[in-house]
Amino acid sequence: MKGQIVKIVSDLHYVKYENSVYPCKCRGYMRHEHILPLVGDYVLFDTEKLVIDRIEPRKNCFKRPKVSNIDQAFIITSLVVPDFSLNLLDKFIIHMELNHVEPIIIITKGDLVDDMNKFDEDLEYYKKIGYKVLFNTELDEISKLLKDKVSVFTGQTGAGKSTLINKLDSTYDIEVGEVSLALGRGRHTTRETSMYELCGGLCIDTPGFSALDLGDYSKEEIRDAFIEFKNYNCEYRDCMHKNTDNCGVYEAVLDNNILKSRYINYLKFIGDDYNES
Ligand SMILES: Nc1nc2c(ncn2[C@@H]2O[C@H](COP(=O)(O)OP(=O)(O)OP(=O)(O)O)[C@@H](O)[C@H]2O)c(=O)[nH]1
Ligand SMILES: [Mg+2]
Ligand SMILES: [Zn+2]
Repeated sequence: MKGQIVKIVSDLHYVKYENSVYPCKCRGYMRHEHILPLVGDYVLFDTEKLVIDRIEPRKNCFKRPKVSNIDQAFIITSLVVPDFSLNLLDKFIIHMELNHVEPIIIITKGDLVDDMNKFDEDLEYYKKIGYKVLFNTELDEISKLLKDKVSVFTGQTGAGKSTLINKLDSTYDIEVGEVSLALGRGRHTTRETSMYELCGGLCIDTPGFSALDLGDYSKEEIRDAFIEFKNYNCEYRDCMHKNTDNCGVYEAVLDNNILKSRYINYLKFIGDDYNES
């Protein structure tokens, strides 16, 4: 049979086929060849022996979060506890861009913020360059985006990924971090990656993390994943947009047309520092 992995707990792979879920192990050759199934994988499996024979070719796959065959990624981004991090947000966006998965930014904990004005400029900028930015209170809008798609909820631990799934579908009661504990650092509530039927689509809840490594990507790839840079012309075709003459991107930073934090993050991600000159 051909089913889809909806959850993995150590060496048990829960494969959904029609309306049942089968806990399966992998064939020995897969373990020996280090072929690791991911949540989202389509697999050929035996419903009697409960063994996965092979993984069907993937549309895409990620090491972090550990998922495959994704249409879009919701980057769940908290404004406070954990603090708003443009660095992490840009990293998540670049990571998704480089895997050709649309990132959608979901802002949480707006209710805990006294002065929303200080976030407006940043959030508007991401909208201006073409990203969808929604608050976790906009349930109807989020629900429409989920329909008929395979989505992953990713983002920092404690940002509110599992809470949002529970809000979108009240039949779910996924464990969420306690408020008092969530204020502290390093508490990971969701430990397993699990797929849920949500708002007419499929949604994968993932364990949060607070760091993401872009080390697998080249500097050029990272540059090209900053989508707004291509709106500006440089004299040099392969310009890395450092403070060179006739670099349209650098000029746009100086003219405040490119958000400075985006540019600073770009330099950080390619291993450089920003020097004000
Ligand atoms: N005030 C407020 N609290 C929220 C909001 N969203 C989530 N929370 C709280 O934040 C805490 C963490 O939420 P979770 O849903 O467990 O966060 P998570 O992203 O799933 O975290 P991990 O599973 O550890 O990755 C919980 O106490 C939630 O009740 C929000 O918009 N406003
Ligand atoms: Mg969670
Ligand atoms: Zn340039």
